[in-house]
Amino acid sequence: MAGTKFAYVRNFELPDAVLPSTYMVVRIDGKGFHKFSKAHAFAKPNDPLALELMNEAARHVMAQLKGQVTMAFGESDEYSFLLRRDATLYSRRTSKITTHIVSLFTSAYVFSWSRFFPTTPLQYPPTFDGRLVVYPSTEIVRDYFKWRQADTHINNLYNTTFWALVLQGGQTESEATETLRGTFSRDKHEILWRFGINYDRLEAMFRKGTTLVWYRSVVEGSRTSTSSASAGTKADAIEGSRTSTSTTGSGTGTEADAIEETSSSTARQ
Ligand code: DGT
Ligand code: MG
Ligand code: MG
Ligand code: MG
Repeated sequence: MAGTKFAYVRNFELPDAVLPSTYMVVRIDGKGFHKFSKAHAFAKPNDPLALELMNEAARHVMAQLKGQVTMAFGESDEYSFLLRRDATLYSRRTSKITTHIVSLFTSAYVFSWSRFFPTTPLQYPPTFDGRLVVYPSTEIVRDYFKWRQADTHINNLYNTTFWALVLQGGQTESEATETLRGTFSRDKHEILWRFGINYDRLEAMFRKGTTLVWYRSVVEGSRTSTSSASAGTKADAIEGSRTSTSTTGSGTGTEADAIEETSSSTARQ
């Protein structure tokens, strides 16, 4: 059809390839999960099954992309996928990569739903949006993941305290919002302490999100899943480590622990 008078419309399809030798991060986020989490009665503030379903969908993305994604980080209704610096997927075309990852993730989420929620039928089809951001250096990629993990920490501390005030303290949601207005990290820890909650003992997945790391086995070409992910392995993944075991797991470094949040956090579920 190349010779037809309609062929010129092709010229409207502009190239959108990403610069070579840069890091691409695709972040997907659940659309309207405030409503979705309510409609499916997710536990508050964290539903371990909902989070594990997100992790499962992310593992599916990584498995399908066979090493092009070296690391992923998930919290709440979002997941970030880091592509290798030399990734060649879809000739590095932004829209193709983004839509493919969002589509893979969403279909895996729906496909696996009943395994994680066998007695909760899906009320309607969930959707995710996605964006692709390009980073020029490993340093900025590290800061990107530190930023997401700091967000996890800040939101989780807020949400955990908020729901302790409501569910254990008998406050209404607006009273709890008032109680927390202007509070700092130490104030929230103190409130939690009064309810018998030692924040640092809560599940690492809630406090620090989940980090999945891709390793190619040099020896057998196989992959295994174990729990790990220290700050060290994350850094290796960013550099494109050639280490010989495959590791996925939750729990990460402690960078976010040092971050003091302010009262401006309004995250709530
Ligand atoms: P968006 O992303 O602009 O379409 O809007 P939302 O509603 O998805 O808002 P977002 O992404 O900022 O926040 C995530 C929502 O998902 C938030 O309202 C709480 C909910 N959510 C995520 N994980 C959990 C969970 O484990 N338990 C509960 N109860 N809710 C959760
Ligand atoms: Mg969003
Ligand atoms: Mg969302
Ligand atoms: Mg979100």
